[in-house]
Amino acid sequence: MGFSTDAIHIGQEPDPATGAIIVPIYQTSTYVQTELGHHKGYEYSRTGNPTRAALERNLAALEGGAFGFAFSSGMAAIHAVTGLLRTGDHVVAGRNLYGGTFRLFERVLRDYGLSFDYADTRRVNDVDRTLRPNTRLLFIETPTNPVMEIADISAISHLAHERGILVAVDNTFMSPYFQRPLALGADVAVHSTTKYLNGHSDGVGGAVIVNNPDVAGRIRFLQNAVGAVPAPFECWLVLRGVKTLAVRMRQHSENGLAVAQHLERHPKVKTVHYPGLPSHPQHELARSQMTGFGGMLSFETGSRENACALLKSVRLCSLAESLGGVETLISHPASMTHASVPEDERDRLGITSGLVRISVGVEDVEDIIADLDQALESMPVCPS
Ligand code: P1T
Repeated sequence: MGFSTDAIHIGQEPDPATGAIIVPIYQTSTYVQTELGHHKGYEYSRTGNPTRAALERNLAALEGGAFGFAFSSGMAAIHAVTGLLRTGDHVVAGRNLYGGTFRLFERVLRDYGLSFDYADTRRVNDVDRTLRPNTRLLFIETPTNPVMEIADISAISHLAHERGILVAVDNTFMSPYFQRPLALGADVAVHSTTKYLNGHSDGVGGAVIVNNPDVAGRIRFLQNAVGAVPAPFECWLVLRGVKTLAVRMRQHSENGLAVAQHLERHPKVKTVHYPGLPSHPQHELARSQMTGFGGMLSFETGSRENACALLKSVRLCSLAESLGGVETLISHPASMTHASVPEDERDRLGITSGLVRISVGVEDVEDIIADLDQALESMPVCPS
């Protein structure tokens, strides 16, 4: 079956008890057993819940994986992936990651005896050079948040697998509609379902999808043992969201490209980071591993003063963290999503004080462009 058919139907069969077309919200903490050890597959809702199980089956299918696990946030999902490691293990991560992921690695997991090094994941050689004998995990985002660098998932997976290293890809920006890391050779796909999978900015959640039964067994154990599970209602919201994932992603991508092209031509804009633009240095790689380019882009206004003026003047676009909802969000990575990354490191990555990020929504694109145009007018200084 096709992607949309799977999104609408897998895990979302009519309720066998009532025929309800929508998966019920099983708002229960526990399940009655008829006698000791006899139950209907569910014992306690941290361990398993039918609404969550429906979502997990659905997300596994969309990512082309055998096992899916839902978590209470994207961060909880990423934390579970690092639970595959032990004290003394080394992780190579992409140098540009969501700020919260960097913070988890640097300010939580280092204290537990894991070590981290950061590689330029645009370059397989750089990843290779960063590996150590005790490297156990390669963790990458592609495209990266917020400068939209692309990593070659298949080449990096090949390199890692020669050394027995696990590859995890944060697929939040593309969603499985545009990019399937497992099919490209990665071992783990991880998501903040808060974003495109939910799609409506009304929930927080995460997911991990894998193929290997041993890895799945450990993630299942951690999900229950640590307990960062989503509530049934949160799962239901994502099940509702994924049904329209394909149509939303197509529109996000169409609008994203139109906004990127417009900004690229605008005299007050210096650089636009969007993998769908032929000017993106990795456009060809993006085309080869993604089937669309999505709705995320960032651009350089030249200074903090310019960024502030722009962000103060938008009317339709909302100044807010997060992304992937139907409404257009605009943000300032240096002071918002990536504030936990040290300033010199941010500057090195291009997360300057003039960088503005847009999660292009599915409103009429001419309205988004008109709003950006009027806001760009307010910028006091032209970038040099
Ligand atoms: O917010 P949460 O559901 O815990 O997901 C964290 C996360 C993980 N991975 C990526 C690529 C992300 O972008 C995020 C969260 N990002 C934002 C809130 C943001 O505005 O970029």
